[in-house]
Amino acid sequence: MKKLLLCMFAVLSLLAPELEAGAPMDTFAGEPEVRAEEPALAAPSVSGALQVTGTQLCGADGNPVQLRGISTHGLAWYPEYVNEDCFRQLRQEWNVNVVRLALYTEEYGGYCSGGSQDALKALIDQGVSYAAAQDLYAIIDWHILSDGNPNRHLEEAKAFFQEVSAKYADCPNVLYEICNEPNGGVSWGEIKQYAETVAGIIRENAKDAVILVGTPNWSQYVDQAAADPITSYGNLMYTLHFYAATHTDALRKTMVSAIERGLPVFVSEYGICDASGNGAVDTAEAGKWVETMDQYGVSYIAWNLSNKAETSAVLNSSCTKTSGFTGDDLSASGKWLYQMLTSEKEPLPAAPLAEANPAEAAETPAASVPEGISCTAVLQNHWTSNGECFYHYTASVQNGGKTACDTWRVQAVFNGPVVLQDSWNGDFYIDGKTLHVTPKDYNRSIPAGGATGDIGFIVKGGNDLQLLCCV
Ligand code: IDC
Repeated sequence: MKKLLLCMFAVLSLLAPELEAGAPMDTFAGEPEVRAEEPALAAPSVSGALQVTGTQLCGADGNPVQLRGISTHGLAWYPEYVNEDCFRQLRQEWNVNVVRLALYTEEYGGYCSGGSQDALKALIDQGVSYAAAQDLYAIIDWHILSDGNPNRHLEEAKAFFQEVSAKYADCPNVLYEICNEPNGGVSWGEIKQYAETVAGIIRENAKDAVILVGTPNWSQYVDQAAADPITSYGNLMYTLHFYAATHTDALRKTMVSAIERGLPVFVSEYGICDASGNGAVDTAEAGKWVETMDQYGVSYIAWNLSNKAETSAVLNSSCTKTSGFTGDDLSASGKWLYQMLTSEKEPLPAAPLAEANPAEAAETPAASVPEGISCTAVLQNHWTSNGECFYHYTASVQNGGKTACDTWRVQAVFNGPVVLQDSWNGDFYIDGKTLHVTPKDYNRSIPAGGATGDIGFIVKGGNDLQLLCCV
């Protein structure tokens, strides 16, 4: 049993516009748009659960948003970068808003090739909860590669996505990528069939979560998906992957024409070197890709967060740190990425756990719809009594936004059912794995930059109870 110190984001779900019930069936048919203004960078504390409208990724409020981040290398290869300090630095210093958790299915310690499934799932749990704690989105990536056809491990994929989608159903920061790079001649028809099956399983639990679908030829033939998209589920996007020293104008054109045909495209993996993940970098081509992706509001995630001796790794192989990276620790890919992510765009809103500033709060006039509400919950103690496990948490709710909030609501999502034993400084009820907290009169309003603390609860649960996220 791990002691958890979980710092979590929260959204004021009372105040956020409700999502339409059920996933829209016709999102694909939306108008393709080239945006005059680039979409804002999403942050879970502000944008909440994402959705797809037309070709565009949007926040819960329907406004266009973009994700830009980094992918882990294979979780089995480089588990050490799944740590909260690393994620904090990526969010706060690199302006990253999404981390992709790459779970290889066949290569090295793969999920379907003898790797420890429990250890890999534990890394996903940690990745999702650290991401939530640092106000980041997390993509659970079923990283097929040498297994070319996603149907090869269909049964394992079904069981895996059934399990993770049930676990993270109420975590708005989670997206699902169901097949990294179909290849080896597998047709779009076969991929589509796989995607419909797996999306159906995810939809039983996570009704509206965004699902990313790979496309033929190492996720390059988005044109084939555009010609025959999946219509049975909404909130789907189709992935395109590029490596700038290999893929240039022709693949960019394929991307643009698929979008113009109405296909929501997501670049869930790219490198600025060649397609082997090695070789020289091509920053000129990389710049053209970034320009085009920004122009079309496409989200993009760089490969890879490791110190492997290969060009695509963002750390030098001599760097043994797992967080607190400095410029000297970065490879050419890493330097380019840092520079690109931290220039031009507006910085992300302050991370949710920024220190409250009471002086600033006092000067801020009251208003009713704040952004940037977040929650911190600390496991104070846990014990076993008569064979039952008890967990004592204290939570505080911060208002990192620019306006006062006049009410709030927090939902803490656990990895298993919980029973409430005791609570204070809030009104509480439990629905399965979720603890709902609303304020008392005396801690209902929180000034901008302020916080309300000492919200306590003791729950009874399984012997490996974990708090997954807070919304
Ligand atoms: C590469 C890794 C490399 C690893 C190899 C395994 O960078 O260290 O040995 O996988 O086969 C992709 C894949 C991605 C590849 C990457 C670079 O999605 O898994 O990672 N790449 O080859 N598609 C195009 C390039």
